[in-house]
Amino acid sequence: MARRLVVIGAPSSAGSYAAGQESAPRVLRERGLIGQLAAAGRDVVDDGDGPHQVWRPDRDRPRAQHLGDVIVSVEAVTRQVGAAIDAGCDALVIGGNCTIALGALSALSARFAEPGLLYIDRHFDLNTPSTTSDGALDWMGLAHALAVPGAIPELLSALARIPLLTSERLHLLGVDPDATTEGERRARADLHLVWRTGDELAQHPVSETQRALARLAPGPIVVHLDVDVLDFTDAPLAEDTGGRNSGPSLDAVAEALETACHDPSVRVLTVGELNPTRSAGEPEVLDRFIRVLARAFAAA
Ligand SMILES: [Mn+2]
Repeated sequence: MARRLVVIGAPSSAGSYAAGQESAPRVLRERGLIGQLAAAGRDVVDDGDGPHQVWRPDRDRPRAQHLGDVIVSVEAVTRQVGAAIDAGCDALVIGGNCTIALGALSALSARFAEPGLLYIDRHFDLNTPSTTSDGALDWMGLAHALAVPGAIPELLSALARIPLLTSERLHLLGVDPDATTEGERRARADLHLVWRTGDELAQHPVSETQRALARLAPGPIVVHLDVDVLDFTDAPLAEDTGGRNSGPSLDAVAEALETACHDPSVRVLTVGELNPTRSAGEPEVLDRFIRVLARAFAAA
């Protein structure tokens, strides 16, 4: 029998490029997320939201904007996911930005020897304040999980271990190898990361996911989905609009998520960078996305 599923909101855009992602948990709930998960046969509990944080320019720390708020948000995710795991449940975390993956992985790392992370994202998120001038911490999450040189000590200290993750316990799907900074290309080579491109994920969503799960076995595993991996023309969900006419369709990602979430070693799915204003002209895509989540978590 499927474990109980705890839904957690992380309504923060503090680490983002602009406001918007903080409204994703509210909008998905309003469009029926909890009811559809229940209708798919899961025993669902809504654990509510962590701190509500709306991005604005951080002129005091422009290269690591809203570091303090990001840490508060990550720690809230860590607590809520930890409580769900302690209760024997699985968790679905709706962000927010991609730093939610740090919170989920930190919760598992405090409880298990070698949790793994399946990171489905168009980006490597291996930046530090010295490799990009953007100052958005959501493009720096894996750099902090892996504690690369230049990572911010305060953020590292908020995590269960330093490093939280080794290369052996990380598998990336859907990346665009060109959507990188020089610092990221250096880090991915130094760390010998295992990664597959968006084209590979689009063509073989099930087998690529199965390969990732086998590599990360026995888990437990956090699956992180940045919706920017999607072809924006097919599914305009992401803050980042750079994925027009490239990357997997929502149907392909649905197959990947279904494969992952039906594997008992997967305990947490985190969903980041969903900006509901992107789909204002075609809000039905939000309903398609909710159906994808419900299908992924459907009781077998
Ligand atoms: Mn991304």
